[in-house]
Amino acid sequence: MNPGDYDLDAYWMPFTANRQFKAAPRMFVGAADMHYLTEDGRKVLDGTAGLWCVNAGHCRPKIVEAIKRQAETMDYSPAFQMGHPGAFRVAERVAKLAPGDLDHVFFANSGSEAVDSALKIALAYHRARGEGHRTVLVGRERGYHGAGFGGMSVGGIPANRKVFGNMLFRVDHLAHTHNPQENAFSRGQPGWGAHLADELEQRIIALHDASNIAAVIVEPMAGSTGVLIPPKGYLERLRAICDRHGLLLIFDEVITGFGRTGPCFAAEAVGVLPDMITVAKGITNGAVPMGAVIVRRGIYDAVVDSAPSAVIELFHGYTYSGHPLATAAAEASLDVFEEEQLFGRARELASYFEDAVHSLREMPHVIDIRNMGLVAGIELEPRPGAPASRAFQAFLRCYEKGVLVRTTGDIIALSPPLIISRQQIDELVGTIGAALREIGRD
Ligand code: PXG
Repeated sequence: MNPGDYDLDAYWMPFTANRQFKAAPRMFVGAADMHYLTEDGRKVLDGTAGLWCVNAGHCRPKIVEAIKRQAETMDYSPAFQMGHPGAFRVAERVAKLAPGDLDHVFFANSGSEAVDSALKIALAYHRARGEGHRTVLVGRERGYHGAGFGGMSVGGIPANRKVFGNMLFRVDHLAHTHNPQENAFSRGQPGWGAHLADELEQRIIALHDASNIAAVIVEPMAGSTGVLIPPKGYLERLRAICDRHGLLLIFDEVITGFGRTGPCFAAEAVGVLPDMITVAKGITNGAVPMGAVIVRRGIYDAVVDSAPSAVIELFHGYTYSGHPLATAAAEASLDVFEEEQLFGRARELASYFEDAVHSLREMPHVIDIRNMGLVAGIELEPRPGAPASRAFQAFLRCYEKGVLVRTTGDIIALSPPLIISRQQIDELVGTIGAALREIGRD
């Protein structure tokens, strides 16, 4: 492809400043392992695993081959009332990886669909048990659960909710857990903040009554909003309150799933067993869209056993649930994670990564740094009257210098592929430092 042999106008880009992008496009045309290749022939170190999804690095031959082979063998198989072996194999493997009795898997095609599926399963579960009055869904401020109406309604990022977010469900939101006075510059899980979980009982259950509440959904580590790490003891307390009142607890692990925080799931990192886990992104290493909900056996049993046999038990699904190309990519990705022990690698690298990112503490404008596993957030002081502009400028400087980072508001988020080397961690952090020094003058 030659630069300039296509027009930029027709494509309405998602979550993008379209006019700004189209005035100065940033185009990737290739990728391998830790790097992207730009249209103008530059190599860019991937500090974000694409969008938090390419956990094993780019264009891994085993995954590429599996997708090719599947495309030649069987392109599509009907998802309803028919099956193909790959979908059953991936479900079995994911169920084995998941903690506790989370051993049934429902497939979707994205994180947003996984979240909407989980919310619907929560409603279906309560109804199947004769508690159809449980319909309130509880999310958290600053949470991100995708762009569908369900996920957006329980989500808590104001810009996403402003136009569409308050129309559907009966929802409520917990306070988020970040407080710069109390837990800035924490390494790993901060010590302050477990008490914030009590709001679930003291305000939300007191207000709505437990008998009307179906589920609580949180990201164990909130990614999109700028990396908010769960305070020690916080998720344990949420779990205990949910247990006391019969509420389902859903962990949205679309970002944290498949090794990002060290173990396969953040649920294991914090030692809390939720009732459902939503995943996407890393399950196929980002190579083919796929999402999934992993549910505890009792939830599957309650819904399935409530219907007469030969009747569809859950009226929900997608044309592409368990798509053969996605299941082929997932099987190969799980092979690569296992063969290369990538989750263990993430655990081993975490303290080096932590020291490296915290070395940016004295850089201009840095007001907080936080990390867990191979994720970090570096928060900058916003420019008065121009929020997000400083971090976006840092993003552009890094890109010019050959490093891809992700920014949200005035927070730089790092989530490199788990194959990153120590040298590449130094390059990533060194480049951010250089960018911050440059924009420090502005
Ligand atoms: N839940 C969580 C926790 C997510 O992070 C979704 C659901 C929705 O997934 P889909 O596949 O529908 O996009 C997400 C997505 C970013 C960024 O840079 C984060 C996401 C997507 C794109 C960018 O913070 N998370």
